[in-house]
Amino acid sequence: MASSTARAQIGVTGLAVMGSNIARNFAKHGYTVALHNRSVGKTDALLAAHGDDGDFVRTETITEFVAALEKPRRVLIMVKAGEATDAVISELADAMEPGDIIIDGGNALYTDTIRREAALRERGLNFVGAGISGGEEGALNGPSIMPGGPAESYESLGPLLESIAAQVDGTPCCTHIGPDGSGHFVKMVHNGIEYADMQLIGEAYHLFRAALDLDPKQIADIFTQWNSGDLESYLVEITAEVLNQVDAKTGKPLVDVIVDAAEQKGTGRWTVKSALDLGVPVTGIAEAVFARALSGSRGQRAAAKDLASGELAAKPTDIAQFTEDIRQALYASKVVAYAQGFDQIAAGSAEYGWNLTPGDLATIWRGGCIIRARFLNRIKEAYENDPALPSLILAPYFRSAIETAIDSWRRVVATATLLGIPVPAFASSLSYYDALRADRLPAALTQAQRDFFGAHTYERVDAAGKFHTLWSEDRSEVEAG
Ligand code: NBP
Repeated sequence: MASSTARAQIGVTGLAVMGSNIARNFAKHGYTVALHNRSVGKTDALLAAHGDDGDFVRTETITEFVAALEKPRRVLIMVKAGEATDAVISELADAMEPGDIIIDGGNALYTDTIRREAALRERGLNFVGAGISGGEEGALNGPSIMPGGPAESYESLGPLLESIAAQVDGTPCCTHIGPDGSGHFVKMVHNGIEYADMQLIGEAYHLFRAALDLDPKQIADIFTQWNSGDLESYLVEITAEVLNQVDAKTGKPLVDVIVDAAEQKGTGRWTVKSALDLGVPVTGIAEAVFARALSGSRGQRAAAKDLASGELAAKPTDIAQFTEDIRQALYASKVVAYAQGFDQIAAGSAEYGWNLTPGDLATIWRGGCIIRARFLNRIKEAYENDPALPSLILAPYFRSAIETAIDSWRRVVATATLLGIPVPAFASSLSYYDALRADRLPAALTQAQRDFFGAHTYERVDAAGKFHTLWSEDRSEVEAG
C-alpha cells in the first residue's frame, strides 16, 4: 500500500530554476517534498546541491511521485507554460484520485486555466491555477502567490502556500484570489503593471541622460535617494544597482554596452489583449508593450535615424527642479498605471463572476513580487476605506498626490516633447488623466460620424433614448427603435 511511503505533504514536478527553488522553500519550512522532473538529471542535481535543505523524496516516474504523497495529494507543476503543462496535467490526472489537488504555478494564460479547471473538475480533481511572482530569488525566499481555483482546495493548500510566501507586517503575500482562472488573471495584470512600471522608470532614466546630461552613476544616486521616499520599491532599488554596474570588459557603465532592444515573453501582451477584449484602457501597460516592440525594430530604427527632429528647445538649466519634476511625473504616471491595472481586474472580475477584492491584491503584492513597493500600502488603504472606489486616482491620498505632481508632470511631458525625447508612457498617462477628468470629450463627434456613415445612432444630452439623423435625406432627427 502507498500509505507506508505516502509521506510527502507536497510534490513539485518541473525542477528548473523556479520549481527547484520552490521545492527548497517548502523543505526549509519543514514540509516533506516529493520531487519529480521529466528528465531525472535535474532531480539528482537538486538533491546533490541542496539535499540538506530538508526532507525530500526522490522519484523518477509520475506513478512513484503520486504514490509518495499524503492524501489529499497536492502537486505543484512548475514546467514551461503551454503544451508542457497540458502534458503533465494529463499524466498526473490519470494517476491521481478525486479530491486530489493539482496546482499550476507556471505563467499560464488564464483562459487555459479556466479550461483546465473545468476539465479536471469533471474528473473530481481540484485544479488551482496559482500565479507566482518574485523570480528565482522570490521562489526560494518567499514569493507573492496568487492561487485561484475552488475555495475548498484552499483550505488544504492555503497553510502550505502561506507559509512559504513572503511576509509583510506578519501578513503572508498569499491569499485565495477567487475561482478558476482568477489567480492567473491577476498575475497577468501584475506583470502588465510591471511592464508599465519598468517603462516609466526607463523614461525617467532617459530624461536624466538626454535632457540633463547626467551619467549612469549620477542617475543611480538619484534612484537610491528616491528609494527612501514614496517611490520606494524593488524596481527603483534594482535600477540604482544596475546603473552602478560597470562592465568588466570595457570599464564603461554596463547599461551602455547593452543593446537597447527590449524583449518580452508575452504576459504584457496578454494583459493588453485582455484589456482590449474587456474594453478597459490600460494605456500605460500598452505603451510599455509597444515601446519594447519599437525598441526591437532595429532595422526600422537604423533606417529612421536621420529623420527630422524639428527645432529642439534648450535643455533645462535648473537640474534640481527638473529632477524633482521627473520624480513627480514618475509617481503620478505610476498611479495611473496601477489605477488602470486595478480597473482591468475589476472588469475581469465582473466578466467572469469572480468577485475579486482589489484590496487583497494590493496586500499580497506588498512583498515577494517584482512590483513590491511602499506605494501598495496606500492602495491597500484606499480600497479598505472605499471598496467601491470608481478609480484609484479618486482615492483622497492619490488625488492629492497627483494634485501636487500635476505641474511637474506637465512640465516633464512638455519639455521632453520640445527636446525630442520620447516619453510615451509619461505622456499617455497624462492624457489619460486629462481625458478622465474632462467635462466633454470629442467622443460626441465620433458618435455623430458613426451615425453619419453607419446609422449607428447616438444618445442626446437632453433626452432619453437613441437617435439617428437622416444624413442622406433631409437631415432631420428620428428616434431609433
Ligand atoms: P522553464 O519555463 O524553463 O521550464 C523548464 C521545465 O519544464 C523543466 O523542468 C522541463 O523538464 C519542463 N518541461 C518542458 Br520544457 N517540457 C515538458 C514536458 N513536455 N513535460 C514535462 N516537463 C516538461 O522553467 P522555469 O523558468 O523554472 O519556469 C517554470 C514556470 O514558472 C514557467 O511556467 C514560468 O513561466 C513560470 N515562472 C517563471 C518565473 C521566472 O522568473 N523564471 C517567474 C514566475 C513564473 P526537463 O528538465 O525534462 O526539460
